[in-house]
Amino acid sequence: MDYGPSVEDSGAVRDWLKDRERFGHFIDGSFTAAGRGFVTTDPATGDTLAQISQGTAEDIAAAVKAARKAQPKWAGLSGQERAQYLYAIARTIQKRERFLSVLESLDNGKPIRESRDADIPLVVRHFYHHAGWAALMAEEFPDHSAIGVAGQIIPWNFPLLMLAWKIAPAIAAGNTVVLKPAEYTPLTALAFAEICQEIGLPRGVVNIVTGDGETGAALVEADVDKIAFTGSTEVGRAIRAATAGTGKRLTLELGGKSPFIVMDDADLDAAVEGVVDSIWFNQGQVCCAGSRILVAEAVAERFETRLARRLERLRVGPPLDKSTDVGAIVHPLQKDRIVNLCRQAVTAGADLVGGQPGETCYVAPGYLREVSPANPAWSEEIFGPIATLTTFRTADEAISLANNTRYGLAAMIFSESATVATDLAAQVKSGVVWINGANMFDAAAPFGGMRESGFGREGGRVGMLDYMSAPTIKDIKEKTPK
Ligand code: TXE
Repeated sequence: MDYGPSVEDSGAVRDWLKDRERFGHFIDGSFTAAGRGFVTTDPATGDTLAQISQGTAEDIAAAVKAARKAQPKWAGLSGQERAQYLYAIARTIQKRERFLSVLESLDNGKPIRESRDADIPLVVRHFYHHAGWAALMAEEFPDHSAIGVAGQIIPWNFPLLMLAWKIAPAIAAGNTVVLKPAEYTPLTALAFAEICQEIGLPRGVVNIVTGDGETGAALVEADVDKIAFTGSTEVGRAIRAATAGTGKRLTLELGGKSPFIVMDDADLDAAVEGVVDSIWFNQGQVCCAGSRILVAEAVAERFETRLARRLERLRVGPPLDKSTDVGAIVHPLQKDRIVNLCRQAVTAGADLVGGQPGETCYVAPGYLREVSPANPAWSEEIFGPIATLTTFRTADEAISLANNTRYGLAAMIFSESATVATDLAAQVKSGVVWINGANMFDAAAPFGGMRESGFGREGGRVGMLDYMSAPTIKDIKEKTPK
């Protein structure tokens, strides 16, 4: 039986990296010569994977110019014609599934089982789904037109998936894009650029400029019609300030501190698996991770016994090993942040179960008990495989704890009663609520937050509308009485 890619399959990826070594930007359909920049590393070993160019304001301007030039012709194609390109992208990614999952795991540190079973299949699904929207444009959005050029800035936790969430709806609707991947994980975006070349996507429709926050800030300042950003709340706030008064459209998908509520009638085994999928998936580096477990006091002891047992069975190990459940944190700075927040909480009296730092970028999964809502571990994103665990007595108390946060991205509710679950769901302030499950994504389901988790939606019909304008055009002749 073939269980998919593993260490043995990394040969093709290593050859690909060796052939290239230094990457330039992808502008107007071709790669620029590599410039000064930085290295991207394998967080599990610390080994250098490739040299990446730091995009300057001039690089951004060149990319925006190419996108601007290509846009009218791209928008002028029929939706059916654009759909063919999206289908070709989806099919090619599907063919390269093994290659791309290994590349993603090497650059990011996530377990190969996750990149193979979650990230890359969801990327494929996203392009297929949006190919469908492109084909339906004339029927579904007859009064809408593309916005123009979209500047897109993405994080490192789901590198290729976040690229798909940004690029697929944008180009389906007739926009062209300049995308900046995160500096920790630029490789799959560069592999994607090669796929755009291979399928013959018209020049300038997709442009990719690598670099850090300075490159991102230059993109925000550039002559684009929209900025779509996923990342930290702090940077989101700066981007909102920078775009205020400019007329640029903006969508922000920011941080979260999502509640994971276990009611006293919950299926406790399902709830424990929910925790695994929610906060220990992708080393907890998930914007909608259920990072605050709230459990009914009546079942807390039984739930915790099962949770601790399940925790012991999770395997922390090399990302490319097929049996690994928890891989490496993306970067040493992120690891330090996780370790510091845990230390701070323990100093303040919390009890850390598991959660010990290991070699290089490894941090074992775990959870913190007895964390006061005044502690940063309760209020700030740890963005690591560590949840807080708090008990409650009544449903009202659960809701008040759940909403005691500046964020509002997701919530998870475990209860065997549909009435209880939907009643609670209506009271939680969050953009997404999952009942008896966690991290259930689909290209057709809009995703996004409220409060300091941002605004705008990605996915489905609503996500498409965020990449379109709807001018009111009245045909006077038709309305004039004869
Ligand atoms: O994020 P940044 P960081 C949260 C999470 C994490 C923390 C810090 O809590 O621990 O943020 O991560 C680009 N103008 N999330 O520092 O800096 C940057 O180059 C324009 C949650 O890595 O927000 C990268 O491409 N762009 C989040 C992207 O923004 C700028 C996922 C995200 O990086 C910029 C990631 C600027 N001034 C982190 N500064 C989620 N919502 O999923 C940086 N960037």
